[in-house]
Amino acid sequence: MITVIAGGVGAARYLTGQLQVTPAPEVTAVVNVADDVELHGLHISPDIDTVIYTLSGAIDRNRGWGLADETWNALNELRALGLDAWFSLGDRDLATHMFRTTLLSQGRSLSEVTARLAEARGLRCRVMPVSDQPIETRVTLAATRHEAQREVGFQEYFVRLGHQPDVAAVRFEGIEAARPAPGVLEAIRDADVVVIAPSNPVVSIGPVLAVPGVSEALAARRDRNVAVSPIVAGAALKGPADRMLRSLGEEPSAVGVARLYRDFISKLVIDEADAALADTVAAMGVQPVVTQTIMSSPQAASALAQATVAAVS
Ligand code: FO1
Repeated sequence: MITVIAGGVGAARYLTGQLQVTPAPEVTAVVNVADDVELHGLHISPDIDTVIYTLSGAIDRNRGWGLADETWNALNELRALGLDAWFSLGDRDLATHMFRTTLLSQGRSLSEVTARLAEARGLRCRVMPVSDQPIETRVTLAATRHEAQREVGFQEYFVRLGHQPDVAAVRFEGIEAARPAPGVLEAIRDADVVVIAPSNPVVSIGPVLAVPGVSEALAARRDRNVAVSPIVAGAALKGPADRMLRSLGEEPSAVGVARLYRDFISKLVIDEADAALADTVAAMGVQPVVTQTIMSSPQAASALAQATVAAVS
C-alpha cells in the first residue's frame, strides 16, 4: 500500500501519477485540512476537494481548483446583494460545500463526508482528512511601513491578499486538540511506502505533520518514507512556498525542504535542475534522488511516481 501525505494542487497532480502506476485500492491520500474555511455558512475543505476533483477528472485544469464548466450565478447574486464574496465559489462547487455542511450538521465526521464525496465521484483510492477536529492555519503578516503586524486566516492571506504580504509566522489553531482521523495512523504504519507529496512544506504538509501522533508514526518508519521537493531551482511551481520558506528563515530550496523533513524521510526526490544540491541534501542525512519532478504531462507524473516509490522500495 502507498500512503501519500497531501496538500492541494501539487499533491493532486502527484496522485494522478501515482494512480497510473499503482492500483487505486492500494493508494491512500492523507490530506491537509488546515486550509478549511467557513464562508457563507458553509464548511469548505479546499485541499480535500482539489484532490477529489482532480483524481475524478472533474477539476478545472486552468485554475487547478474548483470544478470545470462552472457558472458563478450564486456568487454574483451574493455580490449584487452587497456581500464582499472574495472567495470564488462556483454554482456546482457550492453543492459540495452544502453537502459537507449538511452532513456535518447531522453529526457525521469530516472523514465520513470525505469518503462519501470520494465515492460519489467514483474514486477507488482512499481519501482521508488528517484529522476530524478543526485545525486552522493562521498567518501573521509581517509589519510594513503602512501596517502593523497582524494575523489573518489562511484563505484571506492566500486568496484575498493573493499571498503577496511577507509572512512573519504561521500557526495551526486547534492543533493540540486535534487527533489523527480514523485510519490515518494505520495508513502510515501499514504502508509499504509513504510519500510526502510536492505541496507547500509550511502550510500544506506542516499541519499534517503537526497533528499529534503523525510525525512520530512517520519517524518510526523513516527508512521507507520519501518526499518530493515542491521547490525546483529555488522557486515553487505554484503558490508562495519559496517566499514563505525564506520569510520564515528557511532556505527556499530543496536543501531547506530536506532540513524540514529529515526526521521523517530517508529520501528526497529533487529535480534535475537541482542536481548540484544533491551533496548538500545528502549532508542533511537525506539521500537525494535526482529526476524530473515537473509534472508537465500525465506521463511525467507517472514517471515521477514510479521513481519516487522505487527510491524506497
Ligand atoms: N484559490 C484562489 O486563488 N482564488 C479563489 O477564489 C479560490 C476559491 C476556491 C474555492 C474552492 C476551493 O476548493 C479552492 C479555492 N481556491 C481558490 C484554491 C484554494 O485557496 C487553494 O487551493 C488552497 O487552499 C491552497 O492549496
